[in-house]
Amino acid sequence: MNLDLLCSEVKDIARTVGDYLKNEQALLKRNDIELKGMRNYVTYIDKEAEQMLVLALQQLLPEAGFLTEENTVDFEQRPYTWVIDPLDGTTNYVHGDTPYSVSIALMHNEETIMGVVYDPVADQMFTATEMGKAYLNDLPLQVSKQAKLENGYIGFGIPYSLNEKGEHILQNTMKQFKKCSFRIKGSAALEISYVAAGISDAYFHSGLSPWDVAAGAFILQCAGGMCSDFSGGNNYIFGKEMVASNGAIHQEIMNYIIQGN
Ligand code: 2AM
Ligand code: CA
Repeated sequence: MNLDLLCSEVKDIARTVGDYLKNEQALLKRNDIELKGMRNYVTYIDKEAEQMLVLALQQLLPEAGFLTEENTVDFEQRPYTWVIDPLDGTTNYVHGDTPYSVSIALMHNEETIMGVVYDPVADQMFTATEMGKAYLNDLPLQVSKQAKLENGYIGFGIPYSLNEKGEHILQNTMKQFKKCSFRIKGSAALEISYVAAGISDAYFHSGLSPWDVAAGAFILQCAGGMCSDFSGGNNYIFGKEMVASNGAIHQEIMNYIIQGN
């Protein structure tokens, strides 16, 4: 399998679906969404976008199965699996805001082998096919060198249902407010990609699903960054907890924010 060739075709698909989302968002702003109800409208767009992705990716690699947010296709255990989120950043999207993205990962058994995350508004295409081969559009990605929390530029997200552990992490985060700059941007796939690009130094979030993180995590690792779950282990794709970082700042995030008292 020529992954670079496959990736360039996946980029075209991500661009087509991203442009669809962008056009629909412009209509969404003009329409009276109350007519249909916001939820229904977004569900409709999510599903349309997902079906576009599934059809195109099926043609590209007929033997692969799918793990998707909208469940428009049933999951089947196969050697190759596309793990896709047609619209990551839904809350931003329905408010006419940005960023939002299309997120596509290809897994071979347990391993991710390709990641593509596309922001159609900023026209930013993050991709990776192997270690050292991670790009933003055509520029190679490199993580930041920030080694301390102090002066760090750090993204995070708050789960829709916050448990005790989540509240604790939020309190720890607040204790660091004077030391570093925190941002909540609302698209996990992009926020992890920003760490890969050296835009931010780290990102953490719980309550996430595989399609939110699989592509971004692979892009980050190929750019030389690091991912872990909240215990420091490797269960960050299916385990619903993720710390993504440039590597250098990882331990401080774990010590002071994720596991700190
Ligand atoms: P979505 O837009 O597809 O729902 C926002 O915090 C980011 O986290 C988005 O990427 C959002 O994806 C994702 N997310 C997924 N599950 C979440 C949850 N339970 N709580 C908060 N954010 C969640
Ligand atoms: Ca998502």
